[in-house]
Amino acid sequence: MGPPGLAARAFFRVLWQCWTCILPGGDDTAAGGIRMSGTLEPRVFHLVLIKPTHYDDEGYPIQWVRSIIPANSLAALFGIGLDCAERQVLGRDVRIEITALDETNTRVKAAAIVKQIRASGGHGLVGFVGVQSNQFPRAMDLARELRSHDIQCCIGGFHVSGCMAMLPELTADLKEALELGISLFAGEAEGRLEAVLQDAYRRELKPIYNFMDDLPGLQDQPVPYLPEERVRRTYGRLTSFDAGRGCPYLCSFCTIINVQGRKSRFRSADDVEHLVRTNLEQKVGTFFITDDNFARNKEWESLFDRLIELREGEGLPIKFIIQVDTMCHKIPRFIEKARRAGVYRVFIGMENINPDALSEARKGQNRITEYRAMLQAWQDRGVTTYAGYILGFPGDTRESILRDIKIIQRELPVDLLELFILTPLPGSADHQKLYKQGVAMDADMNRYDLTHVVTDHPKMSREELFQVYQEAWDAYYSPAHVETLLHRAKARGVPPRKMKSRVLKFYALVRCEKMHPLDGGLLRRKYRRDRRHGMPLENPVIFYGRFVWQFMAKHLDFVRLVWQYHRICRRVEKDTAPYTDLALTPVQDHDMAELEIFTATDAAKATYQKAQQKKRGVRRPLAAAQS
Ligand code: B12
Ligand code: SF4
Repeated sequence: MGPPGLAARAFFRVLWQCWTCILPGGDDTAAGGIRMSGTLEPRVFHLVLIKPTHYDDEGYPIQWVRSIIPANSLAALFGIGLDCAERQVLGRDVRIEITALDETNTRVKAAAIVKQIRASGGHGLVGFVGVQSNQFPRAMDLARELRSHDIQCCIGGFHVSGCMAMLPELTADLKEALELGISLFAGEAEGRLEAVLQDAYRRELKPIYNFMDDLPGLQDQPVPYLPEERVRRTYGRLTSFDAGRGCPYLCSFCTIINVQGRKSRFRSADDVEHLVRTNLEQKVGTFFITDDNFARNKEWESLFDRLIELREGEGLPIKFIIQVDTMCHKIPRFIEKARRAGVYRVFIGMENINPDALSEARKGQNRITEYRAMLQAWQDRGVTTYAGYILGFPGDTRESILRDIKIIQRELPVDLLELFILTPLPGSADHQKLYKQGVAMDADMNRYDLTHVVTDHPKMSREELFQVYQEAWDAYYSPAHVETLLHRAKARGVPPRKMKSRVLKFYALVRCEKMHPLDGGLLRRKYRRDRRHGMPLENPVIFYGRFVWQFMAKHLDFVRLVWQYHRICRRVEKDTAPYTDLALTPVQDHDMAELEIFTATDAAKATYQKAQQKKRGVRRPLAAAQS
């Protein structure tokens, strides 16, 4: 069967799967999820862990049949919960039963949770885990319903921790949570969850648990773990763990340094080996290491060495995705060992190519003069590069953004570019500054997902910024550039088909689903009755009619994209001429001065000159330096 036939078959299979999942009763989850328990004692305490999603612009939770990446916060809490259950922290006669639900791939029904907890005499706690600012409204809606049935609830994660770390008072949404009797947990749960469970068991939950001033060490702590039944709900049977927390840098848009600190805290190689082996027992061998900056994990080398031993010594089938900064190639042996350890994808915090924007964001560690060498170093070892890129810095205009996208396409060998709108996330220095200055920011936290504009920009209207954000996606993934990406992949020995599938999976979410890839998944689910609190329930005819229409329209568009990429791929495969271009050309001094990345702005020119002077060892004369 030819590609159009295959595409048609796939389309109808998808249509059927999606339809079955929106039919009443067609859902598979209720309060199910995965349950694990400690001993077999009679009394049961339910710990229900929910990683909430957030709402789309129509007010429906963003959910998928398969989500793209598992929730590491859920894995972390599940691991800590299991440890509490095994240690019988509620007494020998109480069995802790843990249910883990990831709302991005599982429908959560509050009524079923109420029934489950009531069936065991009301002993239970619902923990909303890893709740980001954009997920706080959804967590509140579920918690509101649970509280109306007197179920104990506790919310933890970056929104609570970030606000408590950076703001002088509780925000209105945190106050509302307290008024509803929802407990708030700021800080990290390692070594602390057991006290929360004991309070919940006695029905004496405190309104606020605040451990922000006392971040725990990660060695010998329970490791993140999700049972296979959960992992299966992500595509690619991918699981995750954090090998460390904290980052030494000072980026002003970053929340991580204010929540997890700037000191590197890390897990031991023994702990990482243990979690790798445990996952392999359930046939899961692909891991996303969620450290924001694995290159600054003080133990990176001993961790890589252990993974190399497992891969090369024992032949274990393991591979990894990591996140790093743009100077990682300067760390001796880092990239070489990453490859040997099984790293096959790397997320790089490139953020911008304009030195003015980088220095405004206190991201001075990013040197645009190093970008090309760093990207080539990864690609030479066959690792696919994903670069994060932020739009909406104060100096940005529509023209400068689109110009910079073109420069990246031509001069930097990035495979996949991930775009974000600069957002003052609660917990960041940027948010704190605007908050204290009383600058207007959207009150609706659901919009703080880095794809909405939540505050004014000095040079563009909010609408303009949002529009150029969308244009930038389409510009980078234009058919011509996709062809270049496939040529570049082929030139370094990666089959064009493989690269085509990576680009397709990524960009199709943006173009067809209108969703950020990190928020995406396979086959969108939508439930009429799960609409956001305060928004009216829609008439079934309107709801289902629109659902079917949207489904057909986006999947037809997807088929068009598949066909377009298929033709591009065939062309690249057939082309036998050797391929090279500017981005693939090794970094040499003589061509650097001509690159637009170093000439587009005055700041870029100055940065290039400075780097050249440094290279040549030219120093300002002492007298001039002192003046
Ligand atoms: C991996 C990751 C993802 C993954 C998985 C999500 C997850 N949380 O597991 C994916 C790729 C899906 C993702 C997507 C997004 N992410 Co993200 N992500 C991360 C990252 C890098 C690591 C998360 C993690 O595993 N941390 C380690 C865990 C253990 O820490 P934790 O979640 O804080 O949990 C601890 C404590 O908070 C506490 N705790 C947490 N919950 C609870 C609950 C209870 C009851 C208790 C007692 C304790 C407790 O105990 C835990 C263990 O110590 C973080 C940055 C970071 N360093 O955390 C960003 C981060 C959480 N993401 C962020 C954002 C903005 C997003 C996106 C909106 C961006 C986008 N458009 O791509 C999307 C949203 C979609 C989604 N479905 O989540 C922001 C959130 C900031 C904020 N104030 O909201 C962060 C902080 C990064 C940043 N840019 O600042 N993300
Ligand atoms: S490098 Fe990344 S994790 Fe570190 S401070 Fe900057 S944005 Fe945050």
